[in-house]
Amino acid sequence: MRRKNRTTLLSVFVSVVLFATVSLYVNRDAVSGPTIRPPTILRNLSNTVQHLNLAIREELHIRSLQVSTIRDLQPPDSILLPDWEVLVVTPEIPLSSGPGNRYYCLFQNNATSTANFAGFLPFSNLTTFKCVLPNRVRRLRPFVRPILAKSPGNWPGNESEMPGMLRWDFLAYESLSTENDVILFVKGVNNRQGVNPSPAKFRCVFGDSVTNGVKTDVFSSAQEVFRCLHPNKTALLRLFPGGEERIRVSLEIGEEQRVVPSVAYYTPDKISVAKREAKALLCACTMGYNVAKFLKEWVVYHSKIGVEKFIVYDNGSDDNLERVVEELLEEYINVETLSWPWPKTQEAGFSHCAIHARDSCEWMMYIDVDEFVFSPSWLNSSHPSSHMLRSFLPIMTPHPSSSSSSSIGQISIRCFEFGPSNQGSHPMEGVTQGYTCRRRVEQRHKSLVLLDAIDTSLLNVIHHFELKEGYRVERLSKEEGVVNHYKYQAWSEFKAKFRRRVSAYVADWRQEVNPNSKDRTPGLGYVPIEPKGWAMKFCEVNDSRLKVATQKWFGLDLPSGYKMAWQR
Ligand SMILES: *[C@@H]1O[C@H](CO)[C@@H](O)[C@H](O)[C@H]1NC(C)=O
Ligand SMILES: *[C@@H]1O[C@H](CO)[C@@H](O)[C@H](O)[C@H]1NC(C)=O
Ligand SMILES: *[C@@H]1O[C@H](CO)[C@@H](O)[C@H](O)[C@H]1NC(C)=O
Ligand SMILES: *[C@@H]1O[C@H](CO)[C@@H](O)[C@H](O)[C@H]1NC(C)=O
Ligand SMILES: *[C@@H]1O[C@H](CO)[C@@H](O)[C@H](O)[C@H]1NC(C)=O
Ligand SMILES: *[C@@H]1O[C@H](CO)[C@@H](O)[C@H](O)[C@H]1NC(C)=O
Ligand SMILES: *[C@@H]1O[C@H](CO)[C@@H](O)[C@H](O)[C@H]1NC(C)=O
Ligand SMILES: CC(=O)N[C@H]1CO[C@H](CO)[C@@H](O)[C@@H]1O
Repeated sequence: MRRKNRTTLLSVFVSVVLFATVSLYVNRDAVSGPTIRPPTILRNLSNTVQHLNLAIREELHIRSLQVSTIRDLQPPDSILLPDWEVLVVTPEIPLSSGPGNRYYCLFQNNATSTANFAGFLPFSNLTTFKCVLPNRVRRLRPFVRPILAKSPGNWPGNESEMPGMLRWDFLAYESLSTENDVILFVKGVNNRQGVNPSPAKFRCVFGDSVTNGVKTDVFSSAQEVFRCLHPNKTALLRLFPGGEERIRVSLEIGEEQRVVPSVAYYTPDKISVAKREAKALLCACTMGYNVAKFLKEWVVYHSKIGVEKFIVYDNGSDDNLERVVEELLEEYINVETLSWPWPKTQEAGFSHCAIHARDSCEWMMYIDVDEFVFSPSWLNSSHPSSHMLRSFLPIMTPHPSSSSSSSIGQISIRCFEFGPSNQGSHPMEGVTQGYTCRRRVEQRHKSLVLLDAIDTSLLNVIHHFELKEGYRVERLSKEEGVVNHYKYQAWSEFKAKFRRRVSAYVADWRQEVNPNSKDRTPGLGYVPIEPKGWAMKFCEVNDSRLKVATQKWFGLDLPSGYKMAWQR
């Protein structure tokens, strides 16, 4: 044990030296500009490391050095998220999972925590890892970036040479490209729902700094979504003669003359919208954390009534999502997952989905995995049918300019909120079977949106999008269609979601910032302690309609007993 540690230490030391040498070498050759003086190497390296990374790796390869130990020393971009979580964004290719194949975050003071693989970012395909900021370094300022290592070792760096962590509340975190524009997702510039400043105040910057980047005009700015023009390729190639795979893209705020820190990237000629599949008429998009347990029922049900493709934005789950998705794929149900580790970004995720799915889906249903759409008029059918949901859609959607009247661009469906219905734990047969008691009055509504009808701003509030001129919203009557929202589940389930649910809407879930919000649970305080009479709460109406219909549609009499199609 002792001996192993010493070897690690030695190789770390050797690598520091080699790494510094190599990066200096690469710096001089790969980028024009001032030569970097040795003491600032590490600090400056982090700024340039992303686009130098490939070059460095190539160099290292040529020199056949021990890449793995050297990589350990690069301080990748890391973002301090709420609850002391650190998201590390790196080009590192994750090791196959298995015993011994682990990563660690090394912090100053020799504090270490394990780093768990947290998915590939949608556009840049950079790898993310999550680690927790150890207690010991929480009181230190500034927060210094951890080093990603393959063994739990001691801090090899000089902390005053290390760059600080990025702040989550002021960050360009994601981007994607269409043939006409670049869409940039930025936290901390516009507010969530209110009036947004004019796009003229901003510019997109492609490259590493204001002085060393190609800028383009922003033509739309709303919430966290900024749309700008593609950069001039000639100018970009002059700056990055290697035709870099990833060029950092960010937002310049004109008035303040500053550029938002960024982990978003641009790749010339790469369009993120998938054009391969034929367009599906109806898809569903959802965002969730640890929803694997509920996903199968939700997907199987909706796929049988007309949803052709499912897009799941996974915001940092650590459950068995991957396996459940594999099982669904084996049943030939089209499910795609995207990793979306960003907290409090539901609207932005929905905007992202609208662009991401633009060329593969005509209509998009935006609902959560605890929501099930149905129409009372289907209940007498002996089988589910893909025509069911399609019957909500207008027969034809002519372009609005071709007629004087507007076309339907969005269909709004009311939600009924179900209570715990006397369940003490997650019902094995599924939520549609277990929860049958609800509040009388419907709350909120969910929507089906024609993606081509969505306004350029991609603005959306609580599952509803702003539409282009010429399109209108149609509201379904309760007889035509409703959503069963299994919102207040058995206490064991509700408790698990409590903190995240509350923290999605208030700054700090323990604070009574917004006590009258509809997102608050009536009668529930700010601590996850089971309220008295929870099991029968919200039970104003017995509504077993979907339970009865789904029993008929999905109930299986197997030798092993009666089961629903989604039970395993
Ligand atoms: C970290 O560990 C190294 C090697 O064991 C030791 O020399 C150094 O003093 C430690 N630093 C701190 C802050 O504990
Ligand atoms: C993303 O990166 C991983 C690991 O390097 C690779 O296996 C995967 O194919 C990449 N995906 C895309 C879409 O490039
Ligand atoms: C760390 O870096 C600072 C600033 O460059 C320097 O003054 C200091 O001596 C370094 N400390 C060690 C232990 O090398
Ligand atoms: C792109 O940039 C180059 C070099 O700066 C310039 O000569 C050219 O006119 C620009 N093209 C466009 C379309 O703006
Ligand atoms: C996860 O998704 C929910 C919406 O379902 C959102 O409110 C929340 O902020 C997201 N992020 C995290 C880290 O939970
Ligand atoms: C379903 O069938 C029942 C009994 O045959 C009938 O009373 C009811 O009106 C039907 N409902 C619908 C929506 O067709
Ligand atoms: C719902 O049905 C159950 C069982 O039949 C009954 O005990 C309960 O009182 C009913 N609740 C309402 C609100 O009708
Ligand atoms: C962020 C940072 O530390 N930048 C430094 C990079 O190196 C130049 C030249 O040595 C410094 O002037 C910058 O401050």
